[in-house]
Amino acid sequence: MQKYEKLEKIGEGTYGTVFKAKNRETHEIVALKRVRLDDDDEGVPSSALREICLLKELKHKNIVRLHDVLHSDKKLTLVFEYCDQDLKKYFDSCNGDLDPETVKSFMYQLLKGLAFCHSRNVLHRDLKPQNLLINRNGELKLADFGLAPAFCIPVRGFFFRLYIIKALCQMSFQLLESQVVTLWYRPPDVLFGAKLYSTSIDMWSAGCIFAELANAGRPLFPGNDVDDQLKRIFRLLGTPTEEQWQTMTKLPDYKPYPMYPATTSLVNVVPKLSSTGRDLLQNLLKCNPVQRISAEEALQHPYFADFCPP
Ligand code: Z3R
Repeated sequence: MQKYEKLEKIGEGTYGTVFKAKNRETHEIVALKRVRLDDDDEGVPSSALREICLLKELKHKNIVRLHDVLHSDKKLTLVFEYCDQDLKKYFDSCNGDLDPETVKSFMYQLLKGLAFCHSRNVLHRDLKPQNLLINRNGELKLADFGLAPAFCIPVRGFFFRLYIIKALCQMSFQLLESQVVTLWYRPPDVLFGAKLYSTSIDMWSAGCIFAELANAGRPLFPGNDVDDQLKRIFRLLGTPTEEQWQTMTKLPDYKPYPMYPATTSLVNVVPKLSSTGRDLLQNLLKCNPVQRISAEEALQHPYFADFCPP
């Protein structure tokens, strides 16, 4: 840890405590995330450490780079690339005005990062504006991978999988105790208690973030609890019928909701979004997870036809 000089705290909450720090030798600015493990635990199993290190191999320009994992005295410090701000702070600074090109560019980069992770069976599971970092070149990067209780990485065997899930659960306990976990970006299948996650969980969150970008920071479904969250979703998209989503009623926490009709057009919901943008949004916000568009498919959507990646 002597290697880094801690500067100011840059975040607390979902991602635990994150500090801005400077490498004393190279003067490189980094983000340090401290993870404290339970006192009664012997520390991080070495196999888990190896698996966390696999995250270091998740190298993509739209994923915040994990430079290093430092392990000492039951403490784990993750050393990340530094970015100037998160999307939440960016929204606060844009005063309700975000131009359509920036919306498209951020959405494209979010989908690029997701397509890369999903192709390697890595799910994010907790996408939200605070977990999307923006640097001064307008690059967007996904942050906070692997710190959610369950994540899916290709592992070599059953025992390895158990170790990593155990270690990561311990890490995320600290996060969950200290703050309220937002439901705003959670898909209806997860709100109804689905336990088997797939890449579709991130695609719903991407849809909610897309609408929020289009409305310059106004969240689409700001629910107060699970019931309110589901009502907000069904009031806009229509309560799914048995025909549209056959397995919905089999989910562990399923309960019936009034049969709200779908809002015919999203034009009043995202007034500044083009018609192709609204079509993409509609395909991301499918209540039935199997009908949700994938990140790869979304990148091929006509909404991006006129977009030139830098
Ligand atoms: C890695 C993991 C989480 C975070 C990282 C890097 N950087 C973060 S959070 C951050 C947050 C801000 S600036 C950098 S903020 O000032 O906009 N909250």
